[in-house]
Amino acid sequence: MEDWKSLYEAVISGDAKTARAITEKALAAGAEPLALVNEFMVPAMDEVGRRFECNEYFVPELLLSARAMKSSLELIRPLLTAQGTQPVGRVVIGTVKGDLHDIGKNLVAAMLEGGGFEVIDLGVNVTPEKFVATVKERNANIVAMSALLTTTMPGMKTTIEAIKEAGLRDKVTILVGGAPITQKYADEIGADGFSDSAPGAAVLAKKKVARTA
Ligand code: B1M
Repeated sequence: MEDWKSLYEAVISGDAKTARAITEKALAAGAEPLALVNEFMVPAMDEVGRRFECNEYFVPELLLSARAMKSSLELIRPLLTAQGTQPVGRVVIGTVKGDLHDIGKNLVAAMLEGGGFEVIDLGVNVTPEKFVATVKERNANIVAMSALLTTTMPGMKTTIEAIKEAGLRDKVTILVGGAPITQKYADEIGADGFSDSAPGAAVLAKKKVARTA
């Protein structure tokens, strides 16, 4: 694949207009959508995070980079999603309470849609009560939670407890992910699965659904 390093640079510098223009050009030239995400955009966000940690970047720069990534993803997301056919399962997805990061969660949602799931996206800052109410209302069989902050990770455990208290634990498969989450943490809180990537989350969801079908 051609080197689209300029996309990496545009996301780091928070230049949404350029990031979008390069994405358009790359897609028109036949670039693989997911490769643009994994090879240029995600590494750019990692670099932004590194700069933030060593006080080279501050929240305004994070926001600009996030906006640049989102404007490119607007072009890529429809290409990741599958057409029509009967859904293989119904997923309720959200970023847990207190957490406003949604780029990774949006990618996971797109990959699940691409994998043939119906996805109900509750957005960010989702309370355990909201997860439970939506599982009931929409008769979902998968709950997917994302967390990016060590301070909000416990929201996953609280949500699993709320699902248990509502008597829904046997009806749903619970998947978790996000930068600070590990397999060990997923096991500790009683989740059914963990993935460190969006494509991995879709593969895992398919495996879990096949097992319960
Ligand atoms: Co924030 N932030 N942020 N931030 N931010 C991090 C997470 C941080 C690591 C930066 C750093 O210090 N290096 C740090 C957390 C430290 C910690 O908890 N240990 C941090 C902090 C501290 C904060 C604030 C507290 C800063 C402040 O205000 N002082 C604040 C908190 C706000 C809040 O949520 N309450 C804050 C705010 C923000 C912005 C709003 C400015 C912005 C988010 C914009 C948005 O999302 N709309 C932002 C950003 C952009 C980042 C970084 C730079 C990038 C995150 C990102 O989008 N990565 C981030 C540093 C970093 O991660 N390198 C950082 C790209 C994305 C594709 O990756 O989300 O990990 P990720 O998703 C991956 C996988 O994890 C996985 O799939 C994705 C792709 O394959 N995945 C799943 C995700 N969810 C999954 C669910 C699954 C399975 C897989 O199953 C269901």
